[in-house]
Amino acid sequence: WTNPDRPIADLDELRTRARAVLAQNDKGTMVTAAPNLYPHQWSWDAAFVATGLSTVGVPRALAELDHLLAAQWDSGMIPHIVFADEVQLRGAGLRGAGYFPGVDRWRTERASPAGVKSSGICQPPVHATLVRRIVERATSRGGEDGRLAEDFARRTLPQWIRWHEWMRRARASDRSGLVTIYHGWESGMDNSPRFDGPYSRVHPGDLEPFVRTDTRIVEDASQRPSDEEYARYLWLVQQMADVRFDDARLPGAVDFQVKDVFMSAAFAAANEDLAVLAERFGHSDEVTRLREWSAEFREGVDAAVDPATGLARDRDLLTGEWISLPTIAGFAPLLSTADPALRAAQLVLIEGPEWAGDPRLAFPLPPSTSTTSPLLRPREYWRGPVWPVMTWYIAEAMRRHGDGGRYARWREASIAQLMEGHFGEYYEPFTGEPLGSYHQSWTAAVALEWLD
Ligand code: 9YW
Repeated sequence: WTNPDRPIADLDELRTRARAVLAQNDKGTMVTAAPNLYPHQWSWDAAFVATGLSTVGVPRALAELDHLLAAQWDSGMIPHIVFADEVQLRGAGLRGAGYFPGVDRWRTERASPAGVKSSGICQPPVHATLVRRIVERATSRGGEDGRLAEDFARRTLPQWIRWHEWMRRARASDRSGLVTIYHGWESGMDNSPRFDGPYSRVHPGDLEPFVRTDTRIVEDASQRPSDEEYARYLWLVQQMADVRFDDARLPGAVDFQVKDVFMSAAFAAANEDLAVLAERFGHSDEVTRLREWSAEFREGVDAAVDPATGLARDRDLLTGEWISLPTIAGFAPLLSTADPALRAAQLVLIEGPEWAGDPRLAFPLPPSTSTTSPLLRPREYWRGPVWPVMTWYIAEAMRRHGDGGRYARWREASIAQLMEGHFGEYYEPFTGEPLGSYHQSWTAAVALEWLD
């Protein structure tokens, strides 16, 4: 059954069609991030996809996370892409070579576990937060689902803890409470204007030639990063591969080093969630350490707020400068802060006229760049469109902080946006047009979360 792209009539149909998107993208042990554009497993997508899948069936949701965990490096890092094998892809009628850069460009064969093909960088550590959600959903249902989820939590906790240990050790040992990234891809918000400054100082040297494939799939290339941006992305990959992704050598080798405030807030929240799981599933000796990390990153994020704008900032480590730009990452404290005044101020901002409250918007949802900023590019990837997965992730953080009313309002607007039926990767904020890839897995997953 092929998902039709016609508008959706009601919530039952939304559920059926979202499930069909995930079923179509399911290659057995992994759901590809999108049917053609992204025919592999992405780290943070897998976590969102798993929570969506858990509304349908817990065993399949857990298998998705197991597949990701099987790619965890000895260091503890969970790679940002786990490449599908060719057989799986051909069976599903996909060309594996269709995604660029493929595993060859990464040169990770010695660093990743035997038999696993992966990239060599990470993505935001949202996993523990979503594992907690899945486990709580399953155990509240009880029965076989509950038992499976408990077993999963017990069995995999040491791996999630190693992932967090890696993040703290390899990316934040300076105790700043802020995580360092060595590539914009690590942030998950690839070409956000927040990285324009740092990227302007990346000058590709002797770069292996390359041919992009993404612009063959998304035919309107203006919705994707430019070739110049891609050259810089690949240059950084080459710099990291040249030092074999050795954590200790990255600071001396890579031309892009940024403290990522949004990733740091995700990490603060995830440490608290992991502490809750550790307490419940037999790792109580880890709880204190995890809560200390949660506090460290919560404070790091709070301290990154620009008093002039009320938005949290990234910091370019190579120039020492704060990056104060109006992007969605500025709302990082909504994921993590324990300061009621900061939370209240951020809520006023995000629902105000420069963000979700701009009356020109098709739906009252926060775009990836402020609608009043000259940096806004409403059709271009992370430079302006509304990303449904971000909407849900931020709303879910609000709900967890007791703000059920706001969650309900965002839910209503997000569902209204999705009823056009394409399950777009991102949406034009003023017209509601679906952009990027259609049938994007994490978009379908958050639709299922809204409906649960
Ligand atoms: C790419 C899969 C990924 C997301 C990222 C998003 C995009 C991949 O797609 O990056 O090749 O550009 O930026 O957050 O995980 O959905």
